[in-house]
Amino acid sequence: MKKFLLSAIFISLAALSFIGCDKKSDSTVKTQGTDSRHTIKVGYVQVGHESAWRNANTLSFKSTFTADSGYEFLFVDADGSQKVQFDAIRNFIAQNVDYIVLAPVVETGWDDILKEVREAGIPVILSDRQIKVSDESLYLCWVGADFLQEGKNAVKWLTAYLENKNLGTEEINIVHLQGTMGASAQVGRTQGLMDGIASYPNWNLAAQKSGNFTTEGGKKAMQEIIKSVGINKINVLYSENDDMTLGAIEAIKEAGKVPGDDIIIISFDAVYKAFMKIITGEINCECECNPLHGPRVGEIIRTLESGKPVEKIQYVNESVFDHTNAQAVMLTRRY
Ligand code: GYE
Repeated sequence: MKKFLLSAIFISLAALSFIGCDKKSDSTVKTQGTDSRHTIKVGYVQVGHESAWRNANTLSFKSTFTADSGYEFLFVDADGSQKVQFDAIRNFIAQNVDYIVLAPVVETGWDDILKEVREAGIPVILSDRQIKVSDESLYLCWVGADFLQEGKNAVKWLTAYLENKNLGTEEINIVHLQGTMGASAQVGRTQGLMDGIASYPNWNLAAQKSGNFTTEGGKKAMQEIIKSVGINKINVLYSENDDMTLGAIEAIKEAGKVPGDDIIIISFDAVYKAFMKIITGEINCECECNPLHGPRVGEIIRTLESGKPVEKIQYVNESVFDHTNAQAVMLTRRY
């Protein structure tokens, strides 16, 4: 039955900009909540536990897909390995889950494994990062952030900030800490910066290094950059997540400079610790990335279970924070 349903999904995808599946035709209708007649088995393959963002994302899923809400939740932390993600997916197939939710480590390399999932007739919901596949119908839908837009938000903020300080035409040396290479969060945020550098002739890319989205990686990469570029030459740090930024801030302080003052610091995610740094002036700008995808994926599954269509691509709205607006939001930030 599942296979039949999945073919129906793929056919409707060709004709519509949204997709759905009519599980009502299945004799075992499943609904979420206390009146559920059937437990829904969901397998979630997570990227890892590299950052505060990631841990908040894991918690968001674990608190959404509870037994009380009618779910059996299978969770795998892939510790940054795509190979482990493949193994987890095969295991979910063997366990005959109803849905596979995938937060892919990197964008590429998913065609073959997703064909295996299609063979098994299991719908795939992508969450957080995106993938590049030859056939978009290999996954049902995706929910997450627009990483290129986040990068554009950062560039827009920096442009206004420099103009405000009468530095709009000065030479600006930017140091760029990248996340895990090939992850769509890295690809989009990097593209945003590259577009900015291309459009401002006075902006220079002084150095670029991956810190793999971790505090340790960010500190090490920043120390190496300081050594090769020289701390006095650095005007801006553009760091693709908060964990790396916290590490880089330590490196900047150890080199005798004041983060947020001697060096303008732009970071991504906007977790609680980063809000604290805005308040103390050590981070100038936070481009928000929202990790609370559990309820969003729950909603998608509920919709599918009721036989209704879901949108193929769902972007989450996000903000930009600096000293002008951080205080109020920080009080409600739980991650
Ligand atoms: O920014 C970073 C993390 O994919 C959006 O992954 C996510 C990124 C997030 O580890 O902190």
